[in-house]
Amino acid sequence: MEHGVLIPPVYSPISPAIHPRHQLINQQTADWARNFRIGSPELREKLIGHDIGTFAARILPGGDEEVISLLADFVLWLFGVDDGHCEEGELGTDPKQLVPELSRLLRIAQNPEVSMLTEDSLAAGLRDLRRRMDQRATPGQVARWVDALREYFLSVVWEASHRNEGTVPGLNDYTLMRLYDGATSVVMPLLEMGYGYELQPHERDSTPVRAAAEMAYFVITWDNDLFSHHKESRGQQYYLNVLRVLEHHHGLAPEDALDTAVAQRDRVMCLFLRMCAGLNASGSPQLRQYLESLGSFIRAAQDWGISSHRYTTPEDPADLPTTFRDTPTDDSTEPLGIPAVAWWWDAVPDEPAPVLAQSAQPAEV
Ligand code: 3E9
Ligand code: MG
Ligand code: MG
Ligand code: MG
Ligand code: MG
Ligand code: MG
Repeated sequence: MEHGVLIPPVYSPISPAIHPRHQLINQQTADWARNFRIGSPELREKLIGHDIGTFAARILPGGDEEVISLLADFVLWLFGVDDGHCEEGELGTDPKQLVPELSRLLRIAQNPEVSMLTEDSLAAGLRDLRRRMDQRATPGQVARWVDALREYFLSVVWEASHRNEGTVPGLNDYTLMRLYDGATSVVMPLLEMGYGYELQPHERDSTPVRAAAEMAYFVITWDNDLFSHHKESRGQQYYLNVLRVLEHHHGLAPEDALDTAVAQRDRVMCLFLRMCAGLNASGSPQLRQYLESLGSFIRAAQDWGISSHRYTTPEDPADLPTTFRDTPTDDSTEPLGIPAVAWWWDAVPDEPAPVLAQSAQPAEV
C-alpha cells in the first residue's frame, strides 16, 4: 500500500442500523442515475456500484422511505459533482470556471423553473431533487438546503484553487474547508425530513447544537480521509486529505500522521458524546431525534466507508478494517490545537445533575 499505511479499526461507540428496504432503495437509485444520465457513462456505472442507496438507508434507518430515496439520489448526484466536476474533471483545477458553473447549478436548486442549463443532465437531476424536496420539506428546510449547497460549492472552489496550484493547506484551513467540502451540511435538512419534523431555530442554531453538528462533520470527514486514503492516493492525481496535510505541514511520517488523525477524530468523537448527553438532558424530542440522527450519520459513513467498492476498490484492494473498536486511542478532554474549532470545547453544557436512583424517587400516585 502507498506509504505502507494500514488503516486500523476506528473507535465507534454508535450501534449500526439500516432501513429494511435498503436493497430496493439502492436499486431505485441506480435507476435514477441511469434515467437522468448523471455523469459520464463510465462515472455513472462506477457510482451505481458504490451502493449509495445502502449508505442512505443507514443514515435514516427508521426514516421515511421516500426521503431515504431522495437522500440516496442526492448523494449520488453530489458524487457526480465532486468526482465529475471537481476531482476528476477539468473544472476542478480551474476555480475561475468552477464558480460560474456551480453558481448556475445553485440557481437551478433555488429556482428550478429557470430556463438555464436546459441540456445539462446534472441540472435535470437537480431539478428533480428540488421537486421532491418541495413535496417533503418545509420552505425553511428547502432554503437551508440551498444555503448548504452554496457553502459546499464555496469550499470546493477553495479546494480547486489548491488543486490548481498543487498546494496543500495547513491544518486549520484544511479543517475549515473540510467542514463543508465533505458535503455533510447539505444532508442536515434531510435528517429532519426523514423523521417528519422541523427543528426550531432556537435549538438548531444554538451554539452547542451547531457545535454538535460540526463535530459530526469532523468525524465523518476524518473517517472518510482514512477510508478513502487508498482510493485517493493510489492514482497520479492531486489529492487532499488530513494525512497529506499532517505529513506536509507537520513533517510527520505516514504512520505518525495516521496516529495523529485517529487521535483527533477520537477526541472529537468523545466530545460529541459528551455534547449529546448534555443536550439530551434538556432538549425537545425533535432535538433528541436530530442528535440521534447525527450519530446515525457518523455510523452510516463508517459502515458504508469500510465496505463500499468506492473505497475497497476490489480491482486493487485497499485492505480496509472490517471491524471497529470500542475504546478511543485518545480520550483527552483538551481542545485540539485547531483554532477554527477550539471553541467546540467551550460549548459543551455542564454535566446534567445526577439522576436520583429509581428506589429513592417517590412512587407515582
Ligand atoms: C466527500 O468527500 C464528498 C461528498 C461530495 C460526497 C457525498 C457524500 C455525502 C453528502 C455524505 C458525506 C459522506 C462522506 C464524506 C463519506 P471526498 O473525500 O471527496 O469523498 P470520497 O468518497 O471521494 O473520498
Ligand atoms: Mg471531494
Ligand atoms: Mg472525492
Ligand atoms: Mg475522501
Ligand atoms: Mg494507502
Ligand atoms: Mg500502524
